[in-house]
Amino acid sequence: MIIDHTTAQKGADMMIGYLAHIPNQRDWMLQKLGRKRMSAFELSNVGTSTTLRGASNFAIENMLFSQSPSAFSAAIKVSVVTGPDGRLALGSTWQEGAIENGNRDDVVGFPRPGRSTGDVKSAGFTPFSTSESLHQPSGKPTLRRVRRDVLNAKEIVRIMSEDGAVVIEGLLTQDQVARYNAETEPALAAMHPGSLVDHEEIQSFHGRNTKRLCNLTTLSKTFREEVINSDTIHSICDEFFHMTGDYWLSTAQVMSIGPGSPRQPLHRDHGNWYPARAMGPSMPESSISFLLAQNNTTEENGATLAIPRSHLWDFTLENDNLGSYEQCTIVELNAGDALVIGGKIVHGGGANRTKDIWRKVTTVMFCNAAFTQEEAFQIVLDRELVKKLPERVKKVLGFRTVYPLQSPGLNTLNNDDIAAYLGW
Ligand SMILES: O=C(O)CCC(=O)C(=O)O
Repeated sequence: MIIDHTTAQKGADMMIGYLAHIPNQRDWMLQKLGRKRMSAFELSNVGTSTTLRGASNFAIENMLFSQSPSAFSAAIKVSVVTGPDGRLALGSTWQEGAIENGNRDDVVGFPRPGRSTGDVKSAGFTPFSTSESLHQPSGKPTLRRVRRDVLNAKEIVRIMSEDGAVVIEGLLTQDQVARYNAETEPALAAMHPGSLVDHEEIQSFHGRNTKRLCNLTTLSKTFREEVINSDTIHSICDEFFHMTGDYWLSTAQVMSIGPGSPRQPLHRDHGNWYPARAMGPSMPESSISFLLAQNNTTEENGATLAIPRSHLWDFTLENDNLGSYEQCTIVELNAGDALVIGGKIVHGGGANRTKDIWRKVTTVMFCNAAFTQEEAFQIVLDRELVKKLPERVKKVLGFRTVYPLQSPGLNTLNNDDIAAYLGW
């Protein structure tokens, strides 16, 4: 009620506004010292910081907010901010002597769900965050959904920084889906399911009754001219990798999960590149994948499973901290929708419990260009085909020099742009 009443005033009748009417502010303040305060707490919440980047040589991960203690307004100032890592930090400040018996934990009176984020040596400053509850969420948060026609790349990336993923409805039109499916179907039909790698764990990761079809640039005109040349996809990638420089395509594969398939082991996509895992959650995102639904995906036929906000969890090379299937949300999609995931979110393909439906999703994964592409595009692709593609498509396929953060250039010859060697 107090909040409703105060916000309804729209800034009018605020205490601070009356200060101008006090003839001698110094005397007025001095006579307040030592007297009973009007209130015990004052709460200032500056909201969520959407800042994911700064200059090229720093990045903001988490935030603390504090105010100087007050001599005569509320005894305790509580300052709230949520940083780009999604952690809510509470800071409280008070003057020495303003609180009896000095047990600051009791005084602040908030539950202390997480560890302290720092040791700030100002009188009575007690920062803490809800990080523990974010590390292992007990509920089942879902992912947000955005329509392609109202999407804004900044907003998408902001949501991803909070949740680790987002769904874009209608990223591909029905016409694009139909053409793309028709172009890839013959190769998919001719393919045997299962992994070609002789390794138990990799076989279960690839799926024993899953078909994984690559070389989509060669197979599909729609893929090479529209999907990896999509303004929407590039605007999101530009925003997503803004802080770390150029990106390129890591791999693109149809993942067709066959009837009777069990759930895929949960994983993070950045597992390809061990430095990303070794650096833990503070590592900037190294990949973004657009999981494009080629048919409707359902809980029954193997819709992708994902744990929202698991990109904020701690993980190390030794302990991947992948959570459990129970924590997953089931991300059902209509054909043409995309589940967009960063490299740190825990996810996996769902079980296909149908008798005869193949669940078809194409993952289009881009990675920071400091990392090796998963798919050997430069070796496999016919240069005559690539030559005719738009400039940005040539680049993401690996036929241009790339500039990840602070690099003088990778994929070069004699320190020159590889385009000079190719002559196109
Ligand atoms: O099939 C899916 O829904 C997800 C597959 C996946 O994450 C992968 O294979 O990397």
